Formats: sequence, C-alpha cells, structure tokens
Amino acid sequence: MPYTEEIYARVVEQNPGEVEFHQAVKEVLDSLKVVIDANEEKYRSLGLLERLVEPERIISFKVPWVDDEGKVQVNKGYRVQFNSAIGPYKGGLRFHPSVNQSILKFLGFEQIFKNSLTGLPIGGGKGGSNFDPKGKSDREVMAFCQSFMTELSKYIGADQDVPAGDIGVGGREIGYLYGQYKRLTGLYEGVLTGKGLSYGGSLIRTQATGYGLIYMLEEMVAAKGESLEGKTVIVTGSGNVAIYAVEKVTQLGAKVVAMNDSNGYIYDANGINLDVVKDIKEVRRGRIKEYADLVPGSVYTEGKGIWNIACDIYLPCATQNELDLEAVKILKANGCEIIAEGANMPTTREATDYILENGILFMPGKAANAGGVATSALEMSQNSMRYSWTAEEVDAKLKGIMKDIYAKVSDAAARYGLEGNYVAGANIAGFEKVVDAMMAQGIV
Ligand code: NDP
Ligand code: 2IT
Repeated sequence: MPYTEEIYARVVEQNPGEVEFHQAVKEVLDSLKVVIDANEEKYRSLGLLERLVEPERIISFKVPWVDDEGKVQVNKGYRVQFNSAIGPYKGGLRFHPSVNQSILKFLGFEQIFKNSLTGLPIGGGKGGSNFDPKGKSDREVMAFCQSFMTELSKYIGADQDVPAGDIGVGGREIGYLYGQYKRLTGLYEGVLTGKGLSYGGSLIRTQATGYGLIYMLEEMVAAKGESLEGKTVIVTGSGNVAIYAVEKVTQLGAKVVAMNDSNGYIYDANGINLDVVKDIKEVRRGRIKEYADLVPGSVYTEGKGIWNIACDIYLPCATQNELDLEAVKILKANGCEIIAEGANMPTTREATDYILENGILFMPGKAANAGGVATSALEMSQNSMRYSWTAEEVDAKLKGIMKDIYAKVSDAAARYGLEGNYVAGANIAGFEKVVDAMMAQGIV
C-alpha cells in the first residue's frame, strides 16, 4: 500500500469519529502522494508522515464560570499544539458550540501548511471552546475569557504559542484574554495577536484575512486575463473575514449581491451596503435578517441556499463544509467561474473534486485566507521590535505575501505537472518547508 494511504488508514483507526480531521488529512495526503512516492524510502525510514499527522501536544481543560443569573457554567477548553518545526505554534481560538477535538485538530493541521506558505516563522496550532458567545452579556464573555486564560496561560508565550481570533473570537475577546494573561504572568508580551491598537495590535490585522483573500483573488482573475471590475460576487458569512472581503472586493469594482449568517441570507441586487452590515454585526451583534428591514429593495430568505443566486465569483467565508456537491453544481450551471475559500475547509471533498474537474478556478483556504495569520506574524514582529508600522506599510507587506503565496502555489502545481490545481500546489508548497525543517531537526 502506498505510504500516504497507509498513513490515512492509520489516522482513521487511531482517531475514531474525528471526521473533520480525517477529511483534512486525506486531502493533504492525496495531494502529497506525488511528492511522497518520489521519496518514499527516505520518508518512511524517518517516520515522517506518522510524525506529521500526530499533534505534538493537545491540552484540554475545564472552563468554569458564573453566568448573569449566578449559575455555574462549565465549558470545555482546548489548545492543539500541532507542529513547531518552523516556528512557535500559531493559530486562532474558536468559540462556538460545535467545537470539539476533531474540529480543532483539522484546523491545527491545516494551519501548519498555511503558516508555512506565508513564508514567516510560525508553526501550526489551534484552540478554542464549545462556549457560545451569542446572546451573552459582556460580563459573561469576560468571565468566560478570564477562566479560559487562567488555564491556557500555563501553555502559551510569545516564543512558545501565540493564539489569535477565529469564529466567535474577535477584538473584544482578545482584549479580555490579554488582560487576564498579563495579570497572571506579569508579562506585557506579544502572546496574542489581533490585539487592540492601543495595547500592541497591528494596523490592518482586523481587515487582513478578508483583504488578503481579495489580493489572492486579484491574482487569480489576472491569470485569466481579467479584472474584478463589474464582477458579481457572493460572500458567505457576515463575520470578520466576510465583512473585509466585501469591503476590498467592492473597492476594486466588483459588486457583492449576497451574504448570510447561520439563519439565512440576504440578496441585494444594488450591491450590499457594507455600512449597514457592519452596524448590524460589529456594533449591535445582530442577525443578517435585519438588513432587509433597513435596506429597501433587498430580500431576506430564511435557511440555506445562498448558492442559488447567480454569480461570477463565490467566496465561502463562514465555516467548514458549508459548500457541498449539490451547491457547486448549481453555481457552475449559473456561470460561476471562480471560488476562493475565505473560511477553513468550507468546501466538501466531493464538491472540491467536482470544481477541479469542471473548470472552476479554485483556491483552497490554506492559501487564500493566509493573509490573516500572515498579518498576525507581522504583529508579532512589531511587538518584538517595540515598534508599529503604518497601515500602508502593513497593507503593502500583506499584498506582497499574498502575491508570493500565489506564485508558490502555482509553481508547485506546475512542477508536478498539475498546472492550475491550486489544492495540490498549496499542500505541496506548504509541506516542502515543513518537511525540510523536520528532517533537519532530527527525530523530535
Ligand atoms: P466570525 O465569528 O467573525 O464570523 C463567522 C461567520 O460565519 C458568521 O457570519 C457566522 O454566522 C457564520 N457561521 C459560523 N458558523 C456557522 C455555521 N456552523 N453555520 C453557518 N454559518 C456559520 O468568524 P470569522 O469571520 O473570523 O471566521 C470565518 C471563517 O474564516 C472560519 O472558517 C475561520 O476559521 C476562517 N478564518 C478566519 C480568520 C481570521 O483571521 N478571523 C483567518 C483565516 C480563516 P452566525 O453569526 O449566525 O453564527
Ligand atoms: O485560521 C486562521 O488562520 C486564523 N484564524 C488566524 C490565525 C492567527 O493566528 O492569526
């Protein structure tokens, strides 16, 4: 049996029920087969793949806190420290009721390759909790964050593991987490990224994932000899990544006609009014449904199905496996030409295979959404230097990094005769640096 298939079977057997983790590992191993086959003897003798798919450490802990009724609540907290071959563990924290070990392992595993693609010295990690911030008061969120950090603080540090935001973790949560870390350790250090600008945050970090996605999209459109001017775009989700993707793509002349949240979607033929979305989501923490009450001519539809709207470009920016085979068939039938993933693994495997076989240009999340973590690494640099770059400087670096990732991904695909297959290109290019560092450092 080929080494990659053997390792996939081992992962399934040794990690029962962790379906998202299996899915992420399978995609990477399938892409790497061409590379591994050419070096099979060497990699086998080093146990390279066995080591790659096993997290260096998983920390799981209890998070007790008291709600506004005085009732004790208990959540599960985790940090998956997956791979530190090329730098300290780096990756977000997700607070969502669906969070479990499988989801955090898939995210931590993907993060290894994404972080490698940025060209910056950051290893792969992810963490979070099944805590649901929706509907909680600020005091409840603070109480939760303080309890979560009381345990997590034992395992992180500016040169050890540097968490950031993800679903359900934004500026407010990072602030509470940072305050508690500082109180417990007495250290004013860059232990978290996505911090507020008044206490060590980087300009453009808030916008970075969404902006980076659109800088990548510009490269993809340019490769087709086109521009974003006049394109019709759908962006799913309405959180941090979605909002700043809409902002940048609109600035570049495209029209975003639909967005959603977990309850339903809005359609606005005139182009989404982002100020309204920002007010609903960033200020009032409300539901996307409210948009239709505020913007005449727009329509809200309860439930799933945003992909039924025709578009040239579809940018899934909500969550894993939101885009399935049935949906991409509809997108294709309605003329969609490009899909770039703002979210992590939003496209199912069957849908990805269909996309690649049917001529839709596709950029996987680990390349397309790497601008967020790349700018986090720039925040770490600024913290180390005790210095801040201007917005223009950070934005220019972000743009350069996204262009560089596009070049690396298309080059790796071409080197293996897989021109235009950016899934293979991203996995191969991400892997190459990590494997080099792992081999140099011996069996650790
Ligand atoms: P936010 O919490 O800011 O927003 C998440 C959005 O996705 C919300 O609109 C939310 O809707 C929707 N969503 C979340 N879970 C589900 C679900 N199970 N079903 C349907 N909709 C859902 O998160 P981000 O914007 O930060 O993250 C979005 C995606 O981007 C995630 O996959 C994340 O891992 C990825 N990502 C984030 C980066 C970052 O820097 N923040 C960097 C790289 C990737 P609702 O409010 O109804 O839950
Ligand atoms: O998935 C991701 O890359 C993130 N949530 C951002 C991680 C980070 O450390 O900025």
